[in-house]
Amino acid sequence: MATAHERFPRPSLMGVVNVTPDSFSDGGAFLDPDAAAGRVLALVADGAAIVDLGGESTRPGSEPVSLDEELRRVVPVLERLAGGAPIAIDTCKAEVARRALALGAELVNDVTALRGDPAMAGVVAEAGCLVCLMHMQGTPRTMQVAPRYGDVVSEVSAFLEQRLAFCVAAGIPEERIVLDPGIGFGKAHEHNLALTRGLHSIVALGRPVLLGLSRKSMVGRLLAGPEPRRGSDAASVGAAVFALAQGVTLFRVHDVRLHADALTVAALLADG
Ligand code: HH2
Repeated sequence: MATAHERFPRPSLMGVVNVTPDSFSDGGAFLDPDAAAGRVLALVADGAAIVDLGGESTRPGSEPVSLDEELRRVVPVLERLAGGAPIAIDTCKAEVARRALALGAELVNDVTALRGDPAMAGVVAEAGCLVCLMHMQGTPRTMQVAPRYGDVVSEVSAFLEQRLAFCVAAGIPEERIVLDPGIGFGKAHEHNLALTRGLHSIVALGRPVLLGLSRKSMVGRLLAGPEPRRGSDAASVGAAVFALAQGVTLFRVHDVRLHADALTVAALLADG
């Protein structure tokens, strides 16, 4: 089994497919399992190293979905793909992760950093899969009500370091772990900006860093364009190139091809 560093050379891309009626970027578009599986394969063809498949929206204000409903959304997609595409399962539920891993998923992307379900660490340790630990203050339902920090960069770094130690103690090898500061998860605009500018501090923890900025309001608000709630793809690419220069490895993005070209060129220029 490859380590996270080996599996994701810098820069690598994580495409996004949400099998939900209410996701921020593509809610409702991929509820049909054939459409969702087709989208996964298209993103891989565009250059995604892995595709994040999610059956529960984490947008601000969203309500949790039941285990049965989440399984009903993602299992048919995984069955259609039959292990033929690299999949990250975006879930906080151990049973969803367990089923997805059995159906070929290779990474568990848990926005609670394994705090949401006490059985999750055991599932990940047993499977020997890759895992992404993301920082979030609060829960998706309430996280944007009044996010509060003293020093957001050091608090997020300390949290990720703690969760890394928790995982290692639970039998998950450090080499399999990816860290994510969780842009937009319990953070006001100024917190998102400070974290993006301070990404090198998260990179300094020594694990590959995953970043989800694509189409998020932080990017839209910087431009203050006609749709400030949602960043354009061009604006997202600009932010991603900035993040690459700070050492980010893996980019969770909606338009994979656009990011692949931009980040490949930026990385080649930097390395040369
Ligand atoms: N962002 C979203 C969902 N999952 N996982 C990680 N590790 N990092 C992120 O930044 C992240 C994530 C939100 O984006 P989107 O898929 O557009 O919307 P939704 O939450 O509605 O699924």
